[in-house]
Amino acid sequence: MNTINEKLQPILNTVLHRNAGEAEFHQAAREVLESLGPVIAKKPEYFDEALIERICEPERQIIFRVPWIDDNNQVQINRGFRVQFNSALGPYKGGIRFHPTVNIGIIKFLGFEQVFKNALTGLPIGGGKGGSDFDPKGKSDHEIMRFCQSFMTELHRHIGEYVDVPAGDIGVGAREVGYMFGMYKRLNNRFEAGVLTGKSLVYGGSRARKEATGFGTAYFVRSMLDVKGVDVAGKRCVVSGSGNVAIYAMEKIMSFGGKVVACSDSGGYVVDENGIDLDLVKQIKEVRRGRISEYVELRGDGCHYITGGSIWDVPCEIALPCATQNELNGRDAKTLVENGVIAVAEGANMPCTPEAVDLFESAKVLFAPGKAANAGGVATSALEMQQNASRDSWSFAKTEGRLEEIMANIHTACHETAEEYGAPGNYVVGANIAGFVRVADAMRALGVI
Ligand code: NDP
Ligand code: 2IT
Repeated sequence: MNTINEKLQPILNTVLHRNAGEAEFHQAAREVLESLGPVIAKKPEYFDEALIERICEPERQIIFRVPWIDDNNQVQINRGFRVQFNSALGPYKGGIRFHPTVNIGIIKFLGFEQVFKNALTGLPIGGGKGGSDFDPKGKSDHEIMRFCQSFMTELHRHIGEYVDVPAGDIGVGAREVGYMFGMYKRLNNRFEAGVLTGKSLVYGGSRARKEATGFGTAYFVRSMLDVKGVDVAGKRCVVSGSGNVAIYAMEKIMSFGGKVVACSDSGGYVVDENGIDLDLVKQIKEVRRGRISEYVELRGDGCHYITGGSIWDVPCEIALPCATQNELNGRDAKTLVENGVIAVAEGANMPCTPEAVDLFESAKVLFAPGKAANAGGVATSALEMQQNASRDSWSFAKTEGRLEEIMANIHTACHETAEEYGAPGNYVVGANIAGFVRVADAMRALGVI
């Protein structure tokens, strides 16, 4: 386990006490505070206890009832959340997650991570996150629409182009953003394009936003390997999940010449030694909204499906966890290291447990934390906001070009910051310190608010 600077321990104790029972938020806060020791040692002006305490306390937490009527005319009740964590750098910005596991602790951990991630992009966006314990699986299109409309009936009074700009996350893609945008527009009687991102291209979305998170993760992996003089081409790669992030991480890794041999969903994983057929995965997931188990029936020979199990048992050189938090534990990390993994990048938010991260660090495996590796999604959301504000629409090439540049800058910032603070090659320390310094500088400039 990493140790925490003794001056920061009381702040962590307060966070644990004030947010009792919120295990994921504790995990995220502990990781950031553990990284800050070298900053307060080297630059004592950053040891401002009250400022660090404020960084760990959301500016606003909203919890609301979401009633809706299902296709059997039954009233259903879910809980909605929006945690507006920090607006020192710009309007709150971050996705909305629909998944039965959502609770306030999960949204708080995601919002906290978002603050530092958004700071790393260098763009003017604060951090927030929202969601609901609504389970979209098996729901009809009408049920999804009614749920989104009810959710927005409450959320609309808390968001706005200059206030808080939600987007997608697990269970929320362009369809759900569209239903939410439609309801927001109706309730406010204004076409405020910049209030949500991840919109469809037909009414104000940005080209390359759908691809951005996964593409960005692959760019980050390429940058880490570049430093070591290693090429992505020819490397075996395993990607967990088969949703938005996983699909486009696979696409970019393949375009770099990497060979993706496995992907998954919450039911199990497929292994295809001929290389995953991405068009088929898109057909199953983006068009049919089906299960990854269908891949084997449709693809035929040369592949197999494992129900449950751990996708990390599949040997690979590059591992990209792109599903959900804590999906890769110490046992998985040990297996990956034994099988010769050289790089791990978190496409998802906090998919590796602290034990797994420690094992990667001690085995000298290149490890990219989510707040750096998956920042391409929110960065391109900020580019969508720029296009909306200027009533413009950029080409795919221009937008992807900006994304590539932003990811390269994030990689450089993490790499150089880690070196500056005596932890060369440690991207966790680099990302946390670089993100923290940007937020802390802005908060100090704004005074105690
Ligand atoms: P999607 O809903 O598109 O896909 C999620 C994928 O992960 C699905 O394959 C899903 O399987 C699987 N999954 C979700 N929950 C679990 C679980 N509890 N156990 C096992 N598998 C699970 O979401 P995204 O691709 O958008 O998000 C994936 C991750 O990336 C999340 O951590 C998200 O926070 C993060 N992220 C997303 C960004 C974005 O722009 N969308 C940006 C940055 C980070 P199943 O369908 O069976 O549930
Ligand atoms: O975790 C994330 O960065 C996202 N789900 C994307 C947030 C956004 O505002 O695009």
